[in-house]
Amino acid sequence: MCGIFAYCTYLTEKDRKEICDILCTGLQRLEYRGYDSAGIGIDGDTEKDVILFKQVGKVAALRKLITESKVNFGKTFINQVSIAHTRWATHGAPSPINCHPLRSDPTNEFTVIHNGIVTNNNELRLVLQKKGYKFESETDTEVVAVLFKYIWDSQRGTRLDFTTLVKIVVKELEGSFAFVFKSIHFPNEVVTARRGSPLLIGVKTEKKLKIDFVDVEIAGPDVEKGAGLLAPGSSSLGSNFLVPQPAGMTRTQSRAFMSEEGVPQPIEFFIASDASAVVEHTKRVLYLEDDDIAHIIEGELHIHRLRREEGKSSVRAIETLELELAEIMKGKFDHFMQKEIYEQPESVVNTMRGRVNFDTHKITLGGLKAYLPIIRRCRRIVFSACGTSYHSCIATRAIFEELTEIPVSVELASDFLDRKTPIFRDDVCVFVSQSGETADTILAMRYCLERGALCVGVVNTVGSTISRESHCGIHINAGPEIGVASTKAYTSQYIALIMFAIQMSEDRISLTERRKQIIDGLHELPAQISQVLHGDKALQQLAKTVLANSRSLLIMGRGFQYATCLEGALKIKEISYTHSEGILAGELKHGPLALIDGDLPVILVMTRDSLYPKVQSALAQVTARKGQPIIICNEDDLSISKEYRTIRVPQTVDCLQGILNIIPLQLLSYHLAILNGFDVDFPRNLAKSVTTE
Ligand code: G6Q
Ligand code: GLU
Repeated sequence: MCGIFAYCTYLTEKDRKEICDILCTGLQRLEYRGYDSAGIGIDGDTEKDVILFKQVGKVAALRKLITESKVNFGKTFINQVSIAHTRWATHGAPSPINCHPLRSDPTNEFTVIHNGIVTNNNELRLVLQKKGYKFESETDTEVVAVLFKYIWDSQRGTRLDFTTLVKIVVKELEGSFAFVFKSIHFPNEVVTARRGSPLLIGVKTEKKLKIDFVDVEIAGPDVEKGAGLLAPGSSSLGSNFLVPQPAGMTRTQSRAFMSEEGVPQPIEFFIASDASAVVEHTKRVLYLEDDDIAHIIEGELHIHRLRREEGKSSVRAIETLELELAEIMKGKFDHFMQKEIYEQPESVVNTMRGRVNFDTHKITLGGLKAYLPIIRRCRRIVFSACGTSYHSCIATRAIFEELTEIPVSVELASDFLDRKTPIFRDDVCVFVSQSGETADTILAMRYCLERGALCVGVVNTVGSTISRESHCGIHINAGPEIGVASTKAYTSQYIALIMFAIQMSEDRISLTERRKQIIDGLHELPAQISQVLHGDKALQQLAKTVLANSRSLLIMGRGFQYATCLEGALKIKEISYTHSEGILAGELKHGPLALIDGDLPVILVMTRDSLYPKVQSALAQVTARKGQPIIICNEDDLSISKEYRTIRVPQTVDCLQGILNIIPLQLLSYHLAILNGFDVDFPRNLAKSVTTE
């Protein structure tokens, strides 16, 4: 959930002001992930000193705290390590003391920033407290910092190196994490570790990099044993503690890839939760994998593994990012969400680019190609996702069933796991996630991988955990989505899934006409989305005059439009904090009808398709109870009485209509939030990337 950013320089002169600026800007780039407080740790005036700044609230407040401090901003550093963090509290309320970096002791011997949860923190805390170690925060993370100190203090004559120390500590931890560690005992060195939370390293050099990978160094057997802190039968920390011998490492050329043979060259490293914080400095990045430990020392990057594993890749590639900083800035819009709603005519084109041939009516999804024969033979398709991504699965389930004639189920990832759903080798499991880092979805995927099912990822974030760990998949290519409320990712996921369904059915001659109709519909979509966006002013007016003071709102529809109702209601509740429910109009008489009166606003999705007469009957049931519906209908639908308020949208093919219908609801939710004075891009209590269960 939170953001990690660290900055490490080697033979590169920077003053403290510049370093603080780089850290705060890095954190600001990660703000969209959601957070409640922020902090940094920088080198002090001597090698044995670390300065911490921590603040609750926005990064801007942290920046102010730093600027107003009395530290010497003019002090320069040739080599330095600094760490920065935006926190999303899981253990202990947001407060300066609970803010990261967390430290091992008042002299800041070891400082840590952490994304995720250490689930065995209570047990570790108790053991360490018994050993006399003191804690100042309520966080799970502090346990990790104190554990460092304990292991450091327990050394008997052997001075452990930083990586070995990290390996021993990490071995004791359960849960999910991305860490960056800094220590006064290892000036100018930094170590990171990840398990379950994303982390990447950007590399910046004056000269072009010669090598585009870093080789992985494998742990020696002694480290495998860890400290045995909580091992069964461990009587005391001290007696169980094993001092490991540093493993015999063979240096290969790849880690020194940044320097000319024997000639050290200036280099900067940026460690971050995602590329948005790094891209303005460098486009050369390396994604760490679970259980990787990266150690930066004297301009070199060493990657270690926690344990020996057969068949694991022994190199990490240095990739070149395609992301432009401009892509992640707001441009002419007031909010990221607004910008992203308006980007949809373009983002849907990017999703289809190079994949849809509108002349031959053919779809080619490169990421699925090799697996198509297996996918077509499957016994059933199981979708798993959360929130908006779940809605895009609901939106496309019917067309999957129609085109493939394979049973399809759609699961909320958390519930799927809770139920321990039976999964078989001949199932195809599809995981849809904008971020590719949603913990529940990742866990559902790993559950299916373990059971031998073919796992397909549908993600927006290249290099994310889901895109790496699934067998094959589709990148939706919607571009970075920064607003916490998902908008353009929804329409792009929708289209990606439609393309998937079409591609699966391409060997069915009887469906040729249907596929052609949908592909022609896809061709028209960008222009039709622009047309819907032209209605923005009227929607703003509607929000202001009719909906602004409502405490609750019902959105109803049937068939393909059920997902539109769910997604519209989610948008409204998450950013305008108004209770809102999306319901199947067919369910009206089984309960929700009791809510209808002259006051409760009802939005009825009534665009033309085969279920139109049934939705008309829902309209009659609502108006008979004095309900005042707002009707989303097609622009040329003259059958709707003039007495009703309407939102007019162009007509498209039934299975694509939801893409056009959701846009007015996205805009309405946006205007409602603005009218109520809420922070549209960072709604309270929500985070963009939910990396905890
Ligand atoms: C909606 C939110 C949210 C999101 C889920 C799943 O506006 O962004 O519902 O869709 O948290 O996230 P991923 O799509 O990244 O897995
Ligand atoms: N669990 C840690 C805490 O509560 C880190 C949470 C985060 O990912 O920001 O401090």
